[in-house]
This record gives sequence, structure tokens and C-alpha cells, in this order.
Amino acid sequence: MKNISRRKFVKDSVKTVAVASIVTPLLSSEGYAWPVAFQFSQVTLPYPYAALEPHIDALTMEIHYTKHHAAYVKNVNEAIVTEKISYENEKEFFDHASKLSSKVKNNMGGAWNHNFFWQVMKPNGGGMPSGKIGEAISGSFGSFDKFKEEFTKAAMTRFGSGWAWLVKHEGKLKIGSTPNQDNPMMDHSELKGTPLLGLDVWEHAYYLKYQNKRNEYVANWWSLVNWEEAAKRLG
Ligand code: MN3
Repeated sequence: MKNISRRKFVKDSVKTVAVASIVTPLLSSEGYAWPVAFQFSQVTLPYPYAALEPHIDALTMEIHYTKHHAAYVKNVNEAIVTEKISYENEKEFFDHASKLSSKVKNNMGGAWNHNFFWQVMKPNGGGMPSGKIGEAISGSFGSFDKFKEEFTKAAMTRFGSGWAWLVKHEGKLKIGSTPNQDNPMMDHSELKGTPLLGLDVWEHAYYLKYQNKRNEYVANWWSLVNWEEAAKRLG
């Protein structure tokens, strides 16, 4: 009897290991395997740290990407394992954001928002958008200058840490902001829609160069906007 159960135990253990090795390479902090359905990832920065100078300095970019952003990605992925969350893609996570722990919610927002932020900027960007997105902006806000004014206001009036956004929602363009690392795709967000542009207004995004002058950071950011990326997302 003793031998049989020992043999059965060994057999089951082998089976478990075999299955686990196919489904997941990750172990939880308790040391057992959990089939992880999805992990967030950090995009490769599309340009060198110094590429957005003088508007965003190289040191800010390096710290922002390698410390802040990397930490959000690491933390959300750890929490997905320890909290055994089985959503399979970003949309499922955002659709259920209000039901997730603040660790998952804040860090998944930080992971996604920064991936997006790096892509909607580029060296020698800015200027006036042309084509469909240019028309959509002047159609929705009256003129490009009015749009800039409204977006700047959203960025300046976000109290504390957060993001300003240009989104497409039910066929219309809208401007707004979200607190902390929330974004307009999260179920509890007041501002809803598909992000076309996003601006990080956390102090870590600008403090080294601009200190308390968020207004100068926002004003200079217009020279970095990657309108081609925004246009792609307009569809
Ligand atoms: Mn940031």
C-alpha cells in the first residue's frame, strides 16, 4: 500500500511537471507552477534616450524607461502570477480593471500607458497633422489651435499624477485626463475611448529638466508628437 501510493505520487508529480512545462515557464512566489495566460511586455524604445532632446532630456528618458516603466511591467507580471489572474489579453484586463487589485490595476496601466507614450512621440515630430486626422481634429474642436488649447488645459488641470488623452469614442474625438495610471480603456474610467495620443504628466516625466514647470514641458511636447502613429489608431 505504501509503495503504491508512493508510486502514484511520483507518477502524478511527473505528470504535473510535464503539463506545467508546456503551459508556463513561471513559478509563483510559493514555488508552484501556475498556467499564466498573459504577461505584459515592455516595447523596445523606438529611438535612443537622447533623441527627444532638448524637449525631453536623455537622463529623464533613461530613468523613465529603465526604472519607472520597467518596474510597472515587472510588478504587474508578478502580481498576475501571485494573484492567479487568467485574463488572456490587455482588453480583458482593462474591461475588468475595477475588479482587480490596485497593484494589478496601477501597474498594468503603467505598463501599457508608457508603451503607448513612447510610440506617439518621435524626434522632429509635431507640426500640424494633415489628412484624415487633421480633418477629424479641426472638425471636432473647431481648429488645430483650439484642440491644442483644450488638450493643454486637460494636461495642466490634472491634479497630481496622471495622463492627458486624445481619444476616439463612438466615432468622435474627445479630450480628457485620467488619474494615476488609469487609461480610457479601463472599465471604471470616466473618459472612455481608444487612445490616439497620451501625455504623461507625472512629475517623473519632466521634473529633472523642468522642475515644477509642467506648462513648459507640455508646451515643448507638441514638438515631439508622432502624428503618423496617432493617425494609425484613428483607423
Ligand atoms: Mn511615467
